[in-house]
Amino acid sequence: MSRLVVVSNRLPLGDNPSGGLVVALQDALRQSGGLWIGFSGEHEGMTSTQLVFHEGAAFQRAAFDLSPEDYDSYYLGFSNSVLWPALHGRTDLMRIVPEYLEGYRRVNAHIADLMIPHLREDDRIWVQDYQLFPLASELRKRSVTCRIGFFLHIPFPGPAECAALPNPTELLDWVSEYDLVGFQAERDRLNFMESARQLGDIEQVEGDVIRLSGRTLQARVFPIGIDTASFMTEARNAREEDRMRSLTGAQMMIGVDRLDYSKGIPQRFRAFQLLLENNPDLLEKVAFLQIAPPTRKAVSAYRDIREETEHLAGRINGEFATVNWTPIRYIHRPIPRHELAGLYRQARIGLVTPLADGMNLVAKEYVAAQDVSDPGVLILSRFAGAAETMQEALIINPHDPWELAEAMAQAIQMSANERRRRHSALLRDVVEHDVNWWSSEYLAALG
Ligand code: GDG
Repeated sequence: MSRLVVVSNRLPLGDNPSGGLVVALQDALRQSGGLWIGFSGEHEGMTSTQLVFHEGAAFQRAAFDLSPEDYDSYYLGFSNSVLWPALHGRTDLMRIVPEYLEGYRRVNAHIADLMIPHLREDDRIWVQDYQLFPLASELRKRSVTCRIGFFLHIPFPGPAECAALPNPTELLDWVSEYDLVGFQAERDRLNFMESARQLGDIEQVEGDVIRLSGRTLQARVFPIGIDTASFMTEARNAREEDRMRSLTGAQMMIGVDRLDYSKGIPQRFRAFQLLLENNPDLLEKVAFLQIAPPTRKAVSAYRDIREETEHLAGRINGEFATVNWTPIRYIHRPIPRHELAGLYRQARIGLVTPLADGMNLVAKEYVAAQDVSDPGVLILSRFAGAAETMQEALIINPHDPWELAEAMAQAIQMSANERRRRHSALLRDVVEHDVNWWSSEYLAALG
């Protein structure tokens, strides 16, 4: 079996690293004597001139540091102030600065340089996500001929958003250097094909095989899953004392998202406000818990979304709270995974309402965490990749507060029979298509 080399922006460090991607990849890495390469998270000193190997995992790990300048331009700049907003349909939030694109190209070329001394001719390389689009192209320039695959964890946009990038044809050329490009949802594959048709040079050869910028490759959908079995166990074993204790007969709704403008948190709050305005009987009868840990704080759009979220939560609480009840509990800190599992299980409603999202794992975690005899209801945005397979959720348009408030009311009143029927169909999908299924499908296709 040829060796698997995984490259991702962040390397999972620490002893016995966990997390969905690690679970998905560690068997394949272990069996093939594999190697995982990524950024260490250190960005105060110099950019590394060679990879630093770390012990303590079942596979080899090699990290690099970045200088403040490289981190700012490659990571905060082009990755998260140009690509992230554009690929999530927020071209209004892009900050196009020439140094960002230069830094993005420079760091990807440098990662290729760092990799070269450690590569073997028959390796299979699997590159993860939008921070690393140019990596295959840089490796090819350095005469790497082995199979290289790419998986995009976030949406691929249509031609209008692609055209708003400073370099749409370069992006398509970067993609063309892979042998297999994987998307989360059919929607993304179609957007990619249409964008390439309008802005690049593409031909459909047969089935998933395409010719893009003169190279032949496969473009396929591989919807990512979670580590379902272990999450189900975690939720079942959650401790009573970690649960929300002050419910006193109220139904709980939960939202869990990195505080990101793509996740639709303000839209969710406004719909909740509408629910309370239109249903006075629900006052003191519903409690909304929003967990939204901080992310990318150095990017200004993230400071804005924090302010908007906190302002709205404060306003809604000020308007509707009673001495005995706070409508929205908003936590701007990460909470431990086992607590999260128990809270999902306790919640009657899971709110997953992104305006754009590659997949959204919270939707799958919420389903996995439920008690099958008395499950809760998942409310899911049609713009999450998860909506393609999770059709038994209440599928909503997150931009329409009336529709979302109506779905909340419907979920609160839903009979136990209907909840069980919907949940068992959803759970089947989450169990069958877990993260191990995802990685084995992808690696089988990469060959
Ligand atoms: C990208 C794509 C795609 C959140 N808060 C806490 C916490 N979390 C965990 C959740 C979940 C994960 O973070 C978030 O995953 P998502 O899928 O929702 O979103 P992104 O971070 O944007 O991930 C996305 C994903 O890649 C995988 O391909 O699905 O579309 O955007 O696992 O549980 N975990 C803990 N405490 C928190 O406070 N422990």
